[in-house]
Amino acid sequence: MDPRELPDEELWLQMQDDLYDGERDAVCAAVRAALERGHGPSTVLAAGLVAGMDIVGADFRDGVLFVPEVLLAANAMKAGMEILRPLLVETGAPRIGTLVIGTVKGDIHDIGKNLVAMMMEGAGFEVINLGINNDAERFLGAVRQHQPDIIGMSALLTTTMPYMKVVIQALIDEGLRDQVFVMVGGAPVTESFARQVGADAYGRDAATAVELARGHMRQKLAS
Ligand code: B1M
Repeated sequence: MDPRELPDEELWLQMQDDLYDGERDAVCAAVRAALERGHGPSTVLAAGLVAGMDIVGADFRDGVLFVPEVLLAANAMKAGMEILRPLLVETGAPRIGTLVIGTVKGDIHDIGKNLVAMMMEGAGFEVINLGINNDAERFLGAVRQHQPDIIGMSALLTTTMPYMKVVIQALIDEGLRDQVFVMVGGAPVTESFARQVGADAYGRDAATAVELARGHMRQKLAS
């Protein structure tokens, strides 16, 4: 079925189904169809791609889907995100700060982290994206090299989220902690966990992360 012929509600469902099935080309066609009819990139993300990945996550948890299928779904999602990328990134917002962001050691999940990175770029941040599986040395090296205003850590596994504390402790040990605002996020991370590990902020989702980062820059400039 040509996605351009579907009414909105069915288009979102089709996009979610195609993502679930790892049908990369079909996901891209549906994303383009949604944009062509005037939906904004954030709507396409929320109603189509993220909603589809939520279903994948639930079935992965319940043992209906396994790693190979989830990988295909992730690749389809990434392809859809690449179409949205220029729309999210090139807003012409003036440069307001620098962000170093990465997924922590032991963790290879990067979709949410990349989404945060894209939206931060769109909000005017220069973003240094360290990718996945970053140890403390790599975060520290990036802080020394780029002197960012903010360092963002993402974790999707309950077994890797404690590593955020290791990075924060390393920042303290190296006398760098006061120079950077530390933001953490990822599905298992919570506000109270963020406080517990000594982070400055917890981003529930990409939009919240952007708001918190903007708020920090306003405060920093005012002080
Ligand atoms: Co994985 N996985 N996975 N996985 N995977 C989860 C996380 C899991 C919850 C699935 C489940 O069981 N329901 C589960 C973790 C359970 C737990 O820890 N308690 C799990 C598991 C177990 C695993 C493996 C161990 C499976 C295995 O091998 N047996 C393995 C681990 C590999 C490793 O990292 N060492 C594994 C592997 C994989 C794939 C490679 C197949 C693939 C990742 C592909 C990729 O990322 N390139 C994958 C996927 C896709 C998922 C699920 C299904 C989807 C994650 C995702 O991309 N969501 C996930 C299920 C789930 O999360 N419910 C699951 C969409 C994305 C937009 O959301 O990443 O949450 P999210 O990001 C959000 C917010 O969290 C927030 O903003 C984003 C946008 O709004 N956010 C931040 C994220 N980072 C932020 C940083 C911030 C601020 C906000 O500030 C810095």
